[in-house]
Amino acid sequence: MHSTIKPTWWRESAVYQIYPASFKDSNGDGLGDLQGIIDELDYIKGLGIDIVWLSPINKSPLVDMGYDISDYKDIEPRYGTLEIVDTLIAEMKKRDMKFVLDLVVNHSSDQHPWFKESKSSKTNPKADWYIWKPAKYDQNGNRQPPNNWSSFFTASAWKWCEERQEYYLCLFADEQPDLNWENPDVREAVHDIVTFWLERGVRGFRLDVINFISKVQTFPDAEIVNPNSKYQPGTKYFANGPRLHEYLQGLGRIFAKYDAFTVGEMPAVDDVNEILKIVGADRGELNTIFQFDIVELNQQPRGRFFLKEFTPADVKGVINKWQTEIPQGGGWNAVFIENHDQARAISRYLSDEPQFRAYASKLVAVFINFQCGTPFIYQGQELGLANIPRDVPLKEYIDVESIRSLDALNEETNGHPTAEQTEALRRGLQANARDHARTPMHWNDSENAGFTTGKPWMVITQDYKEWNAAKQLKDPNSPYHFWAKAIKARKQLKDVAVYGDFVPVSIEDPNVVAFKRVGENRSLLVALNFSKKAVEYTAPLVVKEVVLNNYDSLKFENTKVSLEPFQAFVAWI
Ligand code: TEU
Repeated sequence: MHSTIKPTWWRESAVYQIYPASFKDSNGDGLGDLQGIIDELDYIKGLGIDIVWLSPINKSPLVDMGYDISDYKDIEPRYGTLEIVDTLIAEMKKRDMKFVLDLVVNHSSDQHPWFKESKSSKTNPKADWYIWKPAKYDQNGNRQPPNNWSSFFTASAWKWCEERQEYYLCLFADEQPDLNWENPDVREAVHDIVTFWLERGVRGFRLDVINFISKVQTFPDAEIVNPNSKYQPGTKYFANGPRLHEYLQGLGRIFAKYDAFTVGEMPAVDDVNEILKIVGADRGELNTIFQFDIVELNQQPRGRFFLKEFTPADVKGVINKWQTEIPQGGGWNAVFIENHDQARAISRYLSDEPQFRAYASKLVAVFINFQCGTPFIYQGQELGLANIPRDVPLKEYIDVESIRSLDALNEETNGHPTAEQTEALRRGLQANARDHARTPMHWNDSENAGFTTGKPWMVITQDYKEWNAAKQLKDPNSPYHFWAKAIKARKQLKDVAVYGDFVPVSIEDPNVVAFKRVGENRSLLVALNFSKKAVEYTAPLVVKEVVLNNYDSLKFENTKVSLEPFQAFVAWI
């Protein structure tokens, strides 16, 4: 792979994702804002970050915390103004960092003027900007949605509109109507938005559920996979739909003009060839995508709150597939394990117990920075932030998906969920709710972790006195400094760590996830003990010089290696 992939800035870059609501509050209103981000750019630069991706900052009612946009060319006042965005872009540029904006164009907010006009009648100029369908009626004359698709947040993916006397499609919240990309006026409006932001100095986009924008136009009923539910996942009819490549190439022509970095969020797709048709270097669509297998290891296919056990073998199964097949096909991976939708990885997949937590956080730094692809670090991951503790009441889970999952359970069971169902949902929320990623950053050990002088918009985990940026900046052995070291090492060894082949090894080992990175004339071994037990590991080749190690030392002789709990190392072989 190393010989075929053209060196580019975004392949060698490290990306940091900020969730603006929870990063830093500069004006005491309890919600993070853009000035707070400006105030902490040196903290981000200190990690060795090149690209900063902000979750949405456009004007929004914040029903889905900004993933419901009501003005694509203006800024949510609670976050700041267009002028402050200009300052943010300029301040990032001074630090040789690039701003990537979250582009949410599969749907808008129901408060967008486009939707307000579209729902007003069946004949207005925007009538066809969203997906409207007449009701069906059952044998008793009861009104029913146009098909049986389920929503990601509620029950049905359709919402009845009294004003227009039709249903509209909303795959997520009712307040997030899906745009009709079949309409060339919609595509033109999105092209205009993209150009507006690129002209303003944005250097790329993260494209929200961008593989959902082309739907099968017959909107057929979905196959029944959940017999006890009225509604069924319709992803087969809207994930990577019939005109997706046409739409992405339309956007790609604009991206190419600005050398923009683009990463598509693509749930519900696991076909390598389909993804290569999007990220292939010669496709003119997107540079890379977020593929979801790595963040669905402990959940059942039916959704995030339906848990299942997982093992290090599952981790290997996922990375060994995507880390070989995408680069071999001329594509490029986005390497991540956390974001604003995912629970904290050390709590979810490793351990956040005090004796393991720092080692586990540093293991993740090796895992993310030494796979093949662009590494994405989610705010707080560099500090070893963990999930909301189980003793915190569920009322503190305020994400729309969490709240409406309880509503959806009641709707599914006509208001009478069994004790087992309720308990299973509680466990699912405590393990995997998006809220775990959205608790405010820990800046120091002062009140509210230094995040705000006001009332924080959501619960702050009370371990901030021990786990905070100020403490870690002063400690050379902290997770923060180890993440910086890992990011730096990747760049220093880029012939291998960026452009080298990924070769799976130790496939049968029950505890250790390991792989080689093979350059033109030198190779690295990366090995991670994904267990809280000390283990004896046999390396595939003699271990020579250790490059990175999340413990103070590594015991090895030839191919025999003794690994401590959650020990991770990178070594020449
Ligand atoms: O996420 C869509 C998505 O696929 C996952 O968030 C997941 O499917 C969803 O949480 C249901 O389990 C994107 C954004 O990242 C997310 O924050 C938004 O809520 C969503 O789209 C709608 O814009």
